[in-house]
Amino acid sequence: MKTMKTTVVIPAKNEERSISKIITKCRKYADELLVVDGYSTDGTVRVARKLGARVVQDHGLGKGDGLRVGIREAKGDILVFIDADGSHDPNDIPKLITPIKQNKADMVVGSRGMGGSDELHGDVEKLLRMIGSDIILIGINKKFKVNLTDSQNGYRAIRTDAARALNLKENITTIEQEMTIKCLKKGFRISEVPTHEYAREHGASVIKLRKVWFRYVWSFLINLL
Ligand SMILES: Nc1nc2c(ncn2[C@@H]2O[C@H](COP(=O)(O)OP(=O)(O)OP(=O)(O)O)[C@@H](O)[C@H]2O)c(=O)[nH]1
Ligand SMILES: [Mg+2]
Repeated sequence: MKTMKTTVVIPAKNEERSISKIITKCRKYADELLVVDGYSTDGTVRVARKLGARVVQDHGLGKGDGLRVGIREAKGDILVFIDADGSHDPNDIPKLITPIKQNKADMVVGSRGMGGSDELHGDVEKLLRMIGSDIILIGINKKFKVNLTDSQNGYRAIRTDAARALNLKENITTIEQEMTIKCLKKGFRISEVPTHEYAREHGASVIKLRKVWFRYVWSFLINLL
C-alpha cells in the first residue's frame, strides 16, 4: 500500500504572534505545510513564508472559506486542520492521522468532550456556546444514531478525497458541524480521540456568539434535514 502523505492546513488570520510556534511544531508531522491566510493585516504571511510554509489566500469570507481553499489546494492524501492561535497541541497529530492510515476511519476529530477545554468555561458567553454546541451534538447523535462527543472542534484529520466529496458550503466556523453531518450522511467513518483545547495564546476570537448563533442553528437544520 502506498504511504499516505499528510498536509497540515493552518487557517490563519492575524496570528503573527503564535503561528511560528505552530508551524515549527507541526513540521515533523507534515509532508506539506499549508497556511491559508484570511487577509491578515499583520505579519502572519511573512512569518509563515519565512518558515517555509506554502501560503495561499482565501476569499475573505471566513474560516470555512479558508478550510475549503485548503481542501482544494492540498497535495497530501490526509488533511489535518489545526488552528494558528495555539489552541491545539501539534503533538496530537499522530493520534489524529493514525486511524486514517490504518484505514479504520475517514475522519478523526479531536474531542474536547474527552480531552477538556479551557475555552468552554468561565463566562456567560462560553456557557451559552457550550449549551448550543451540546444541543447540536445531541441532535446529530440522535439523527445518525452515533455517540459523538464533539461535533465542533476544528482540530481534526480527514482523508483528502473524503473532504473533497463533501461539497462544503459554510463560510464561517459552522463548516466544522457541516463537515461532521455530511460525513455521517455519506457513511464515512468518524472516530474521535481526546485532545485538549487551550485558550488562544494572543488576541481575540473571531466568534461573537450574538452574530453567529443564527447561522449555527440554520446550518445545523439545513444540513441535518
Ligand atoms: N484563513 C482564515 N483563517 C481564519 C479566518 N478567521 C479565523 N481564522 C483562523 O481560524 C482559526 C480559528 O479561529 P478562532 O478565532 O480562534 O476561532 P475559535 O477557535 O473557534 O475561537 P476561540 O475559541 O475564541 O479561540 C484561527 O487560526 C484563526 O486565525 C478567516 O477568515 N480565514
Ligand atoms: Mg481559537
